[in-house]
Amino acid sequence: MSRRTDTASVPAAPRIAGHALVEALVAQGVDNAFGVPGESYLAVLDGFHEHRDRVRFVACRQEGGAAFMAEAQGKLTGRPGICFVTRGPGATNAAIGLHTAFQDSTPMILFVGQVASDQRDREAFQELDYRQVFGPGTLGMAKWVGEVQSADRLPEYIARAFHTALQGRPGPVVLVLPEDLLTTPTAAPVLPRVEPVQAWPAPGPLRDLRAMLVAAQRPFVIAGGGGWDAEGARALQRFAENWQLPVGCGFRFQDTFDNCHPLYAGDVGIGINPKLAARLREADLVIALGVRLGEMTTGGYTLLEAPRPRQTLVHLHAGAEELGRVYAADLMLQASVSHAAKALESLTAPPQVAWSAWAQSAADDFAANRVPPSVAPLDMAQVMLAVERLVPENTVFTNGAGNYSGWLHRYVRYRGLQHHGRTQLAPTSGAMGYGVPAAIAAALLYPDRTVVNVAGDGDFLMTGQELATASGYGAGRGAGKLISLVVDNGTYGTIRMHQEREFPGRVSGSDLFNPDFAALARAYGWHASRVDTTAQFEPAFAAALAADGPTLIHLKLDTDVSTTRTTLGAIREAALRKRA
Ligand SMILES: Cc1ncc(C[n+]2csc(CCOP(=O)(O)OP(=O)(O)O)c2C)c(N)n1
Repeated sequence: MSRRTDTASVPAAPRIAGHALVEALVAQGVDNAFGVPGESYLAVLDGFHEHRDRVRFVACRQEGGAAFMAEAQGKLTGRPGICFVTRGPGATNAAIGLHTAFQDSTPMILFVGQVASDQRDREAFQELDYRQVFGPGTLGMAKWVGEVQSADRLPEYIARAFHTALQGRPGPVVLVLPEDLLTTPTAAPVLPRVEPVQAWPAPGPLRDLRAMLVAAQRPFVIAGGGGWDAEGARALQRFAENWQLPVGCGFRFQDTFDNCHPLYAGDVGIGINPKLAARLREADLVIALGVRLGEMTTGGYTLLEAPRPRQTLVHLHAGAEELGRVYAADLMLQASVSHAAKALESLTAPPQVAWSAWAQSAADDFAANRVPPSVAPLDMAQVMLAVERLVPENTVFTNGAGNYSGWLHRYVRYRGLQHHGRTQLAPTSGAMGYGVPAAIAAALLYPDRTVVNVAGDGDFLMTGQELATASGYGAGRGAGKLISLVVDNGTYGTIRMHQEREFPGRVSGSDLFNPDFAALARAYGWHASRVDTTAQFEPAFAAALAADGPTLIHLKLDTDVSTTRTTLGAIREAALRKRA
């Protein structure tokens, strides 16, 4: 339900549409927009200049970085992150952030400057048809691609863009802005802030869910997905407590349930704790709350067999299109996740449940998985445990894609988002290069909070130039610290791991030539240090926490170090043995 709270819209004093657009963004509560400038939307840039005391345009070094920053802001605030790019190459560069917002169910709006209306369809300079490029659908990059048709209809398009981004399963929208339209005068009104329509679960299915719970012996909850708020996370926790339910978090939604809570059982994602995987297979009732049952959360559709799992399956999701996409669940509920959690909280639990020992052993397995195997000389498990110990509780952690992220996901406990909002910025899309821009966006949004990025050596250099953006806008210069840990094993290690499994000993295309990362960071105005041993890490990290300004720490690892559980050598030997 959503109720109108404004009075009738009043026409504004005429101004060019580029200015009206920025006014509309301010009315939606936008405080940061990210982009790379282009001649196709000069009138909007002028609007940002006009309203510079109310909204900041953060000029990035590449549209991929800008789109990732907007996506990260969308994740952190639950409101659409805003990105502006120019036509053609600007738009195609931004695609990676759009795709991440789609896969991660993050509200975001990408504004693209378009050629002038009288040049359309000629393949004019940098012209693209964005409806074709970003083709909306349920398996794409955007929920909706709109092209603003007249300056006077701008409010309608903006409102629809915000509604669409926030509604149901949140996601990205593309709004295309013809160049000539942006300089056209308009008295179009500024519409009020858009709030998403929320759907409650119906009483009947809730009664069914309760009956399934009462009949269960080994229930398990997987929570995650977009659209959670603090109240919803709190309600989820009380639901779990009332019923003593073990809870796991979906892939890269590790902050949905408090990892320090005694009912937390671990993350259901890449590199899942084998004991947790076994537990999921053994469960007789799986309740998926808000999370997509995607490849990474289902262990490649094996933990839950597609399309009809052995476990009784309840799937609750905000998007109708997500229900029944792969799994024929026993019960499907379409509802806004936070509202649904409040409804679940009110289900009366019996005084005793049959699965207390099951829930306790799930928590024990999680704790045991955090005891690191000892490896030398630079032990990433010890590094992550030290990070968790030294940073403030409200620290935001970011990463991109690569095996290195396994140490962060396994050893750092994320606090539930009811405490400090989202604290995990990580791409379920598996997009390399996400972590650095996401960290910068977080540091700009929360100058008083510490932000720790963990990046691979391959991952880091995909967007490492955004260190300049951080320096330019003073990210990490407030009370909060901005720290990037670059895990350098001299290889695209994840791919090397797959090569050793499939083609043992035949290294092709995965070796990396790396710069001196510390020197590179210093050139961007960051503090920097290099760490080769476990013992060196803590002093280096403490110095970063005390530094005035952002710091990069270059962690030099042996190439053989592959995952939190094994080495390249062991993978290769196993593959060769299998072939022999
Ligand atoms: C944008 C993008 N390009 C390529 C890939 C495929 N890919 C996944 S992980 C990976 C290697 C990551 O290397 P690095 O950052 O050094 O981390 P490591 O795996 O060595 O820990 C690659 C190339 C991807 N996920 N995203």
